[in-house]
Amino acid sequence: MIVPTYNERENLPLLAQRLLALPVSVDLLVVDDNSPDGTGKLADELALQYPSIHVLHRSEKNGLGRAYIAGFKWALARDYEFVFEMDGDFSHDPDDVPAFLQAAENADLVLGSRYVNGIRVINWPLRRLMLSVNAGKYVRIVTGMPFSDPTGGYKCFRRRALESLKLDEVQSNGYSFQIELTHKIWRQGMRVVEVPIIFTDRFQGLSKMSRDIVREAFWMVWKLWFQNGMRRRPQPRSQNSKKPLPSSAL
Ligand SMILES: Nc1nc2c(ncn2[C@@H]2O[C@H](COP(=O)(O)OP(=O)(O)OP(=O)(O)O)[C@@H](O)[C@H]2O)c(=O)[nH]1
Ligand SMILES: [Mg+2]
Repeated sequence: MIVPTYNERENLPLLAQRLLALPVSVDLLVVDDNSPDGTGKLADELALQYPSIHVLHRSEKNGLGRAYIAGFKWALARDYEFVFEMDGDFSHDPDDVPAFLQAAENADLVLGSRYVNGIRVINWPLRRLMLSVNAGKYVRIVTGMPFSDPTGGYKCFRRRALESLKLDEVQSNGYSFQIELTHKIWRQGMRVVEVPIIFTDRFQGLSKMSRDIVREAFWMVWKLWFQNGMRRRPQPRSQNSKKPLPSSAL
């Protein structure tokens, strides 16, 4: 479970406790960008107490995407099969982990979706909700990816899905980071499924949403569409034959 943190002091200890108490065994990797509030130091203290907690320290705030890339490399250097992304602000419910794992049995990537079969977002102003719902529609129209929540950040990757990505070539860092990764996996013909989640906006700490993040995502989807040969569907199998097969075929 990779959790990037920037000033999550109030959230981290309880989040770690919830993850470690799950009925499945979870290793937690905190990727902290030298949080001024001391989250990194707190994470080190937790890691000393619990062998299943690990910490990556990065010297400066460099965005969510770069933190995840560092986390993926860390996980791939070890023998993890299921690698999760999760926010450190309790927007994502640790209790959903078993449902992700079950879905991942037959998938390469599992997306937690706030919008499959209805809207499940708690504590967001209507404007923010509309931005997110419409961003999802925009991504679907431009790229053809048939997912209800392509900007969501609660995901489970099978190892082979991460291995299929050229991690150093991932460009985006904000919300479009999520879109970019999912697109790069989906367009190879790998299996991507959605599981319903309830998303709760943070109660503690500060939001980092900005106009630049929206702008980055706006242009990124066109770039992805172009990279996919202006196709709105996965690449044909022939171009794809050297890539890993979908999990159902293995
Ligand atoms: N390591 C690292 N973590 C980050 C960075 N920016 C955000 N995070 C963390 O990434 C997780 C998700 O952040 P976001 O959801 O983008 O930010 P947020 O502040 O919750 O803002 P909202 O979009 O309102 O939810 C949280 O655990 C943040 O602490 C960063 O630059 N570096
Ligand atoms: Mg958040």
